Amino acid sequence: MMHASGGLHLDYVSPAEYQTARWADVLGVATFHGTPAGTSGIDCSGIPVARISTPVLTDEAQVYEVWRCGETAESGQHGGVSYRRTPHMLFGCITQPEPHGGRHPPLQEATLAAYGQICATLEAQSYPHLLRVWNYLPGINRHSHGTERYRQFNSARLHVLRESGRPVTGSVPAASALGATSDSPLVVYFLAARTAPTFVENPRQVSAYHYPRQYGTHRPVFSRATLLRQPGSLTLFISGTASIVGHRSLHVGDIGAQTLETLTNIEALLTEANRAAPGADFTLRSLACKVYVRRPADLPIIQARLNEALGEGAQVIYLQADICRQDLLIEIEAAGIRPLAAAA
Ligand code: 3EB
Repeated sequence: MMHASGGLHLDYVSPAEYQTARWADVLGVATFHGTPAGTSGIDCSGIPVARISTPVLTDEAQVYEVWRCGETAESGQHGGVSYRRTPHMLFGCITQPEPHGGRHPPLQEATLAAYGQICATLEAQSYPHLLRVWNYLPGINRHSHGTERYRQFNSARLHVLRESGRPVTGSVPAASALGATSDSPLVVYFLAARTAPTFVENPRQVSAYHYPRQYGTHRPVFSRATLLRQPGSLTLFISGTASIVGHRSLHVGDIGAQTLETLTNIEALLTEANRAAPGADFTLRSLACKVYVRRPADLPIIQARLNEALGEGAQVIYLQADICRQDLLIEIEAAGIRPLAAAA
């Protein structure tokens, strides 16, 4: 369990643990399971649930990611977005099937629709600041209409954010973009706030919104991390992080080396976050991590490296997912929540 009084809480739990706990202050849930139809048994009673179709690689067939807020929350719906909000923040999710017969490729149309409704929700509910966005695209590396589907997604994301008057460099949310099973719709979930977070970049990496054009003419719109200050706590959202230095993928074909390079990138982000928030003392061992693995057979090597770096007791879940570049075998996202002394 990861929490600090008066702020966000994050837990990764089994379905049974979720059902028995019946927390009073759940803001939103993401469930991870190998099929889109999984989790039909969840008692959501108005709580938004993002159903993500990515196989779970460890003991439980299904994992629940539970975001709690330490205060009373209220549920609502805006178009296709299910949300739950407190006076300070909002969790939302949208499931968008790919329409056929539009002007653009189906995934691009779905992304335009999903981001259009997300921006409309934030505008209507007055939570202008996106903190963190999770994107799950079926067939992320597949090509259609002459281009890779991840690039179609990037083009639509950039277009909607720009048209909505939002920044597309600098003050942009932390994010992850992973493959989901091919029978899944596009699913996006997010956290937004009324106050702006601090935006953190990795000095070892070119900012994703400044990637050279070889990775696509429409750049990925995300920050390497964001840092949210709330009374009594600090939350660090680390974006999906991979074995990229500068803008290049390193250690192609070598899962052990990709895992270690990814950890080095996360440590660089922790250093930047601790510089931005003196006293927070974020450490690798205090993070909750979601590890995306392209090839399930790589799991033993990955687990050996991560157990060493994070400690056996760390909050870590392993999911099978394709990564947005064909040459990347692993991506790790993380969240850290630290108590904040009043003076800090
Ligand atoms: C990378 O560093 C790996 O498009 O939202 C990581 C996190 C990646 C988020 C996104 C993509 C995204 O470029 C890929």
